[in-house]
Amino acid sequence: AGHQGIKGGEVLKLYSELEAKCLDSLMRDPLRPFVPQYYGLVTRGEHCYIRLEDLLNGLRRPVIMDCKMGVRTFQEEELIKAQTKPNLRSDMYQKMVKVDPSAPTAEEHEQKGVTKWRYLQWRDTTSSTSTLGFRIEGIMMEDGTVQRDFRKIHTLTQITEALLYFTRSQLDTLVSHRKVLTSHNAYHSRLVDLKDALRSSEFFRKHEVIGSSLLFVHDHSKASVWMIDFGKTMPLPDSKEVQHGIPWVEGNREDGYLIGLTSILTALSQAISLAEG
Ligand code: 4IP
Ligand code: MN
Repeated sequence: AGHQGIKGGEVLKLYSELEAKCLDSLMRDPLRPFVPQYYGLVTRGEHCYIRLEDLLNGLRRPVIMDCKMGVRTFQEEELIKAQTKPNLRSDMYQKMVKVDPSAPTAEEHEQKGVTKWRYLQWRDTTSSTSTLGFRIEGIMMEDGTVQRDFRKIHTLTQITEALLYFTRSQLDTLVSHRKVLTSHNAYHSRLVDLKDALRSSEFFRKHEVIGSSLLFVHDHSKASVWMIDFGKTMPLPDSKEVQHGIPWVEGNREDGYLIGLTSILTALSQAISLAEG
């Protein structure tokens, strides 16, 4: 969502000040090789857009997986708003009821609305976000079909199964197991490199990373992962830093990004040994 128009190896994404600022700093950070290259802004009609490298450029029938990172997907300010001046969202109430009619409280049913914090928090606790530090948001297979229903995934074993499903086309089309192994290994080593870069990144130390995704992309010949979506990634106040690997409690700004990365690495290792066996 938010992606618009394509022009030779470039995609346009609707401007967000927070995201543009993040991309700007990321271009001067050790994380640069892990994010789409940022080419600045452009205006089309009455809207301003962020110009980004098209990560799918040159790929043939790519398979894509979006993993939303972190132990929560709401900003702390969303919680404060819910506590101080709650704004009820009927659209979010409807989305909630559609999945589980018994999820809203009696009061919420009465109001036919929930706060954004309540909805996002419900999404986090009913998916693997709160426990594993990430969730699979969607997978697009090479024929363009999109699979979005990963709400029931809670354990690492289920994540491992999803990873095997995600790479299964390579199983069908090419010399069986070998190719699956290749993409799993490519993903694994890319994520190990990412972990190193995160460790040395000043950007990462000084930002609360919320609602950002790791985008996994492969086709018949290559596989890679990128960090995307920085619309809710906030710089921390002067001299404050986050560790990214410890639990969140209100006020500590921790996002649990590294908890998620560790979970994904573990699931990938499991997938590798299953595919070998
Ligand atoms: C969506 O819920 C996602 O959480 C969006 O996050 C969020 O956008 C939407 O909030 C919320 O309705 P579902 O995925 O369950 O439909 P993302 O853009 O990262 O996918 P924000 O604005 O938080 O980025 P609203 O307020 O845009 O509706
Ligand atoms: Mn996203």
